[in-house]
Amino acid sequence: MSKKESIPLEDFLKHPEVQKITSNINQALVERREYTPSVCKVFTYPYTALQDNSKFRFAIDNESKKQLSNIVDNKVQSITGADDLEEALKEKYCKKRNIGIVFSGGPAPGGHNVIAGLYDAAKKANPENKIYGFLLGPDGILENEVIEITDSLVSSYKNLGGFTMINTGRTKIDTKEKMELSKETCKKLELDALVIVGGDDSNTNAAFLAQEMFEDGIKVIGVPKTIDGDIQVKDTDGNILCAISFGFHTAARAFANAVSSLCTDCSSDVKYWHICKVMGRVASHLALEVALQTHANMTLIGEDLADYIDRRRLEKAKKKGITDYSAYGITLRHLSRIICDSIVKRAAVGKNYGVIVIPEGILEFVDEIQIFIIKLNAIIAEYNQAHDTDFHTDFPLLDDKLEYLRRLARLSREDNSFSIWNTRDDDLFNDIPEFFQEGLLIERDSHGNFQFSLVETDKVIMGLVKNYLNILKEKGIYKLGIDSSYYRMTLAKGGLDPDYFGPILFKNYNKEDKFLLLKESIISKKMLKQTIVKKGAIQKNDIIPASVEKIYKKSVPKFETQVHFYGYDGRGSEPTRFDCIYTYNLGLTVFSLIANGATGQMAAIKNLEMDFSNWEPIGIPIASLMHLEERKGKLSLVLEKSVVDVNSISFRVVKSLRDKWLAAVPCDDNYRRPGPIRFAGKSEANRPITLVLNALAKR
Ligand code: FBP
Repeated sequence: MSKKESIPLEDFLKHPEVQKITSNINQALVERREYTPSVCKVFTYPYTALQDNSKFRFAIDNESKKQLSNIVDNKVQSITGADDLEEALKEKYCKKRNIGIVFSGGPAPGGHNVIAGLYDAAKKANPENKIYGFLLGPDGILENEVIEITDSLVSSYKNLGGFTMINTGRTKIDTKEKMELSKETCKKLELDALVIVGGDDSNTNAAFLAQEMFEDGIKVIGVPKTIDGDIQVKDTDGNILCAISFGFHTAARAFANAVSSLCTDCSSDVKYWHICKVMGRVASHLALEVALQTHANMTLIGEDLADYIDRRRLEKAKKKGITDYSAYGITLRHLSRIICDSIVKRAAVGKNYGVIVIPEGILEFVDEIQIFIIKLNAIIAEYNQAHDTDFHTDFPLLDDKLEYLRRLARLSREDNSFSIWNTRDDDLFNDIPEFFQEGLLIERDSHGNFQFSLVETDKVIMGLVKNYLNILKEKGIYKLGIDSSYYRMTLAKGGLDPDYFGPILFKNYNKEDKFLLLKESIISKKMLKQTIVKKGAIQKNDIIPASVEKIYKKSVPKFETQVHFYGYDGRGSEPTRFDCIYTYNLGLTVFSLIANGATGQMAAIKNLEMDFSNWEPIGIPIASLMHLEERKGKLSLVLEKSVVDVNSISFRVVKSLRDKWLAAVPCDDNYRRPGPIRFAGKSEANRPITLVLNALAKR
């Protein structure tokens, strides 16, 4: 043993270089903490004011008028900067305030900067202002679990991902009791305002809390958070008020980097299809952005599939003088065929590899599955309500659940008025694989939502794809194209004339094609021999020439997949500069709204799709964004989710480039390399490509 190796470990660990290299604080962290996000011009003034902006109009749901009467007349509010204010206004703006903030739902990169922005603005207005962070999400409000946000907390977490400072939770404040508990906590803490950083359901909560605490003068402001990108707000005239929720850009960039690496890997060892499921509970915004960032070979967009029309089936029915309504919308079988078609096309040009991006919520857009989800949601909710218990506790095993469904089907046979689960539903349900049955029956989240992230969507779809590819293989349709020069070289090496064997073996030999496709009838060694014997190339008792057999073997594709799930990793990623700046300004916006007396508003930044110099902080009336939706088996007033608009320019661009990115032609793939999220330097994209495209189209 050398002298150096014998240094006692304790001494080694004390060495400054070792301490530095093993410390939690690395250069990347230091740079993030030191970074100061730019602020919108209005926030450079000592004060801000609000201006009602009546030019933005909404079609307000009647239920919203009834249930949210205190805040339903709110208007979009623009924030303006002021060098000075009238004395009374100044006093109001700068009065000492206690403000509570809570994270609600899944984490999204940038949340800490909302707190930082709010904290900085509050302290600037009055150093005695206090910001409280509720711990572990809305439970912190219900149980009055809170910490005071301090300078040191803010500087430790600024520009960092996750919600680690105060954590988050998925509890919904959806009962009278929980509403009362929330009010009690706010009063005990003498809060002037409560800030709810969350998705559609959490902003729904914010609206109801604003309504409920209106009389007490406690303001409630929502902040649009979710990596899913499904909080997007337009008014009835199509003016974009909130182009995207925060966290979306970071998650999409993180997913895109991983997907892009797979594009590089698969086009290097040319043997795998990578199946990448990406998060986004329902909407496919993340998948769309990943497509634009990476140019992966295939990206499924749920909203597009919902629009699918099987024209062949429609035509067939038309000839019989009928309309086949089942031709509208996609089924799992159709979907697997579309995927297979692309795989077969790429194989024909020698590419038996590629990358498929599948949004986690895709099943929501597949007709038969959507019906199952809706029916099962209602059955579970009804059971829980009728028995005042929990369906999953009462029926812990899959067999128990299936037996319960069977009982319902029996009931439907005996009683015609009972139609939620009939024999046909039961038969169809029993036809699907067990893991998928379990998936469809999993516990709903606390909002009654189906938990798509827990279902092996990719396994369901790829199972069907594999089956159908086998059928296509047996039919001789799924074959690997053989490079013509490789064919010539191989046969010449074997002492055979390629031009003699070419027309016997291939269906496109005389064409100029770079890739040669073996005839469909040659699906086995036996058929190969029969073919060449029939053409007189060899005698019945001869063996197949080795070089010909080699070519045959090369043409038989193996469909090998690697499955990946991108979700929690991107959700926990360090925020992009876009998200850092966006969220810090959201925090500043929140304070401006509160200090100017707003409630029931969602803080937002208008013109996010444009250059930063155009960004405009605003308040959006949440009550105007609500509509009735089925939840836990009944209609509830909730904030409307925004799904991918198939008429948007970003979707149309992806659609028109699909064939190019599939690259089922004898040339290189068209992958794009977005690279990892870069915090320093100039090379990081400024904002999501989806937003840039939509903005360019508006010019
Ligand atoms: P939010 O809507 O609360 O932001 O959460 C979004 C999300 O990340 C989805 O993309 C995903 O389906 C879901 O959360 C996963 O939930 P969980 O964290 O409970 O597994």
